Amino acid sequence: MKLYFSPLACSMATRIALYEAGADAAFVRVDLATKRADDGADFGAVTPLGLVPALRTDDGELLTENAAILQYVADRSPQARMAPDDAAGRARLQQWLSFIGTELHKTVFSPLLDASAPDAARDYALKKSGPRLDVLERHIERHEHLVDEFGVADAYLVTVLNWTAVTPIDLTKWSATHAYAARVRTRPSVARAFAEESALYARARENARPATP
Ligand SMILES: N[C@@H](CCC(=O)N[C@@H](CS)C(=O)NCC(=O)O)C(=O)O
Repeated sequence: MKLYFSPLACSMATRIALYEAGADAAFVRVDLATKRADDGADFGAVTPLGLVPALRTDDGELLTENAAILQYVADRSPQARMAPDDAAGRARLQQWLSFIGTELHKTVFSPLLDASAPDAARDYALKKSGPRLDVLERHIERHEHLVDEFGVADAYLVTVLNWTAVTPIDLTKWSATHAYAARVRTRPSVARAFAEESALYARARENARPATP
């Protein structure tokens, strides 16, 4: 398998899942600004919107979309128990993956993180953030993980919550969610992914820094 990723982007959820599964995978960094991949590929030709994650499977298929890729990785390694296999459990997982992908990632964080977003879009996203984090908080107050035990939805959520650090959202106002994020980050697969991708992120920023006059 080959994962196209960008440091600390949503693709980190798949890295966490791959580590959790102990799966063999190659990681190919994509420069999201130029759409160039480190393996020389034109990422816009790999996948038309040029969005990470994209996963090339061992059968040569290309998968896109966090929810699909995360469930694929979980289902390939059932021993890691990252996705329930009963109908009700799977529906709960789908519910949280959809919530994270649409209500948090795209509604709240995409406008807040996109430097080209107009101020009105940012204001809109901030207004939407409170009720959505409230929903999450009420669930997390009563559950250690999103679904039964640590799984791919937690990998996606901890990745997305990390972005609050560079937005005006103060996560400490949601104390259970804040504690959840800190707790999940100590899990070895998650800690390893954060350490590796934070280093790559810092190096990329260093290289992009203009020379001091
Ligand atoms: N619907 C996609 C969204 C993926 C997405 O938004 N990826 C971001 C990084 S977190 C990206 O590649 N952004 C680059 C861009 O917008 O050009 C999914 O769920 O996988």
